[in-house]
Amino acid sequence: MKITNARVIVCSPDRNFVTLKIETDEGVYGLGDGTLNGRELAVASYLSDHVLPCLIGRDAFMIEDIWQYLYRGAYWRRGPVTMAAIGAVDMALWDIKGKALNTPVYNLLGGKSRTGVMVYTHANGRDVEETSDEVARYVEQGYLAVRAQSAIPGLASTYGVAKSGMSYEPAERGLPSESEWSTTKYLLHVPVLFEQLRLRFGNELHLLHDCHHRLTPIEAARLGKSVEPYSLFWLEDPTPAELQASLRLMRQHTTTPIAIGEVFNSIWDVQQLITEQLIDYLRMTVAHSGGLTHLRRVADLAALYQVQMGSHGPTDLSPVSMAAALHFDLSIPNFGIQEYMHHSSTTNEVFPHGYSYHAGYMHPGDAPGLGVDIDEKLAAKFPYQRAYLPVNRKLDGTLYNW
Ligand code: CS2
Ligand code: MG
Repeated sequence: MKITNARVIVCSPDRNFVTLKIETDEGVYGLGDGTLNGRELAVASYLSDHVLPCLIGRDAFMIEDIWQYLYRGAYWRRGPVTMAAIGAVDMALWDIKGKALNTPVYNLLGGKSRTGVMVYTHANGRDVEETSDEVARYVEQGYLAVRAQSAIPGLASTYGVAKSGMSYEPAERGLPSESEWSTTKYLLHVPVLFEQLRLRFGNELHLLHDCHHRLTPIEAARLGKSVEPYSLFWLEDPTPAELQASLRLMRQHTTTPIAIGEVFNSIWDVQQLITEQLIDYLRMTVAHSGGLTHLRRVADLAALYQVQMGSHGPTDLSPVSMAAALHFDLSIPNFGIQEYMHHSSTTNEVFPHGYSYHAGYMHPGDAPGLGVDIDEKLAAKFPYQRAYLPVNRKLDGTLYNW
């Protein structure tokens, strides 16, 4: 089965998405997601200008060889743009193979290891009470796990918290806005939030929290200790982990489980975190990590060290990514939990899909391939709009935080 055509579709149904469509001589096509929040056009150009011309005429079934060709052949390795572009190609090829063999992608990955994929969703609020009410709303919908974030008293804006009455979306259209940060205020507030949540919801509900890389290692250690009584499922990105060894310090001080990895894209970025057992959950995602071919390799390494996978699943990855993540999660042995933020109804219309949610679990569906399509006519009605993630400053204006 030869690749005859490949093109990038950039659209913005409420937010920007970069979708790759690969077509074959047998009429089967596959979709991949190459969205990199705030840097979307860099991946679109990497694909259109540098990768796609090299794909035409290749055998679409040679997924491993094409992966190695794109990774090693480029000479320049790793990095979010490169790995998102390779990820998009890889995803589309697995989609094609599933459709051609008339089976869902999870079957190509070894088959189901479980009946469903436990997901967590996001509860955000302007204060503890509002966050707590949001958690209650999700508990009513059957969620077994909820990530709780609240605005910090005394700060004008907090990253990761929705504007009043809106669902949380990390990027904003136009040039980057700036949000405020105070570690002192944050460290005082978070234990209060979780104390209240445990009092209201008891001990069985899985509660998660995301620090968005804001703390130094010793501050992260202190936070981990102070929330120990509330037994979090995980504390995410407590400290930036480019310096992987910095997690040793936190590990020595707390038993709160740690999840890291959403900004990393290759096995080498997380090797020490895994092999020294410095984390409990790895958050690398299919889209940004060179696709299913590479993420499976990462998951296998993680399994040797009892690290479970907890894929990033924000709205800034398209439904194509969500589907790929669910096929992956359903099949691997060391799956932990999957993030699930809800796409807007316009996004869902542009990307019709077969995955579904029921009582705390998701399932990718049994359609051949990934089970997601793109309505190109509708997508064309929503052209790209420049958007960025906000930039974070301390109260004295400093950008450097660690
Ligand atoms: C967040 C993301 O989902 C998460 O855990 O950290 O919302 C993240 O901020 C965005 O994906 C950045 O693009
Ligand atoms: Mg996060």
